[in-house]
Amino acid sequence: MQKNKICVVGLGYIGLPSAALLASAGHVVVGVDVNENVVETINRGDIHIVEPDLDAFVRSAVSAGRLKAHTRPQPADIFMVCVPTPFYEGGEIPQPNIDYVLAATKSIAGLLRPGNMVILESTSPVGTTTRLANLLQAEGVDVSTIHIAYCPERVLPGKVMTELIQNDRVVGGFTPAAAKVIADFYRSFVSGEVLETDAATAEMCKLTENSFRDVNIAFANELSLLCAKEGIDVWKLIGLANRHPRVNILQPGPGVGGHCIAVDPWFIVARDPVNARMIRSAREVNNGKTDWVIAQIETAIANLAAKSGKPPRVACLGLAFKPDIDDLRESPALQIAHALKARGHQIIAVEPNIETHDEFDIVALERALDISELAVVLVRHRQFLASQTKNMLREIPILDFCGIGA
Ligand code: SAJ
Repeated sequence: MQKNKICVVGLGYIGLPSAALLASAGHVVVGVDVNENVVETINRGDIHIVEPDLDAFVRSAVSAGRLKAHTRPQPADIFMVCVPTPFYEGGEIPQPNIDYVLAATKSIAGLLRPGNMVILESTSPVGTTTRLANLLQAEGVDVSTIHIAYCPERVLPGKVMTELIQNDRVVGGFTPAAAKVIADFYRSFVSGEVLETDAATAEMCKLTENSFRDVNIAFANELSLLCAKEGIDVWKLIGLANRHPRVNILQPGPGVGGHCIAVDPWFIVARDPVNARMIRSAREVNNGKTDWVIAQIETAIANLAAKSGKPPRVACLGLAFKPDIDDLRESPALQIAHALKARGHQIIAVEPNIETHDEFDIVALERALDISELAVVLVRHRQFLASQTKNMLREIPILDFCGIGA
């Protein structure tokens, strides 16, 4: 394999694993991040994010001299842009914010030479690759002499190091020639299939994947509301319905968290609100589920308080945004615990995957159940599925929003 010098701009959840992986494949990698602490941490061989196996990859890449972090981009053969694309808060429809992509593009413009590749990996609204190319042209780069493509990451947090290699990849070229050259680069380190298309299709493909999941989770969450009213166990219902050969319903929960599935569908809705009706509605159903859970818990608290004459302590089981990880970003469970605490309820927080938290004292599961009068299950962590836990949970009233008893 030809060894290249690669400049990865943005050393977050995608950029750092990609940089470390490319370095381990023998390339010389320059990682770029505006945050000096991040740069220093990586240059010590440490990491600032939590992802299984990433620490070992970074440590060995840095000690072999193949990965070095900087605060500014350096000359390279291949530039990968892996910066965040959040949305602007407020407004009825959240609007995508591609400022970091544009800033990263500007920062590499002066370094580009004929034959270089520029790859955008950040989840982006349709049209962003063209804007990137136009910006480079405006900055004096003759874009006909370089290769530009959009290649979305699609790795699952918690499995990033394996999925970066094994997943199939979609490469959307700004031109068909760019698609080919950049797809060949991915083929050099990806064992999955690398599929070539145009940039707009690849941009829409990434948004489609996460919107598909959001819509399917919304279906499960909507079912959970209908079933609660009918007195039907939604998990048993889904288990039965899924025995149909062409039905595969996902799991209801307290809402959709993380920084991808709860965000990306808005990039579609913002661009075409008239036609993106179901995608928008799914977002609203999933966000609404979190409010519904809070209301259910408050009703149970009021009932218990009326019975016993004093407000119950509430053990919140799980704070993470999904099972068996320690990532609390955009977590519905955390949002629920926080909202209940803000409304004056006594919250006992249980999160087996973290030791400390700024807002909550983290209490061990057994002790939390000992000192609480109500338990609410907010994340389907494996520790909560153990039969011993289920026995303990029989001792106090429980609201199970994750189907641990199913
Ligand atoms: N969730 C449910 N019910 C389910 C499945 C998930 O409520 O049946 C909830 C989870 O608890 C969590 C949220 O959805 O709060 C998102 O979790 P997830 O596991 O579905 O997805 P992420 O955000 O960890 O990663 C997704 C993945 N996309 C798809 O599966 C289509 C991943 O492949 C993407 O790379 C990632 O988004 C991303 O970076 O875009």
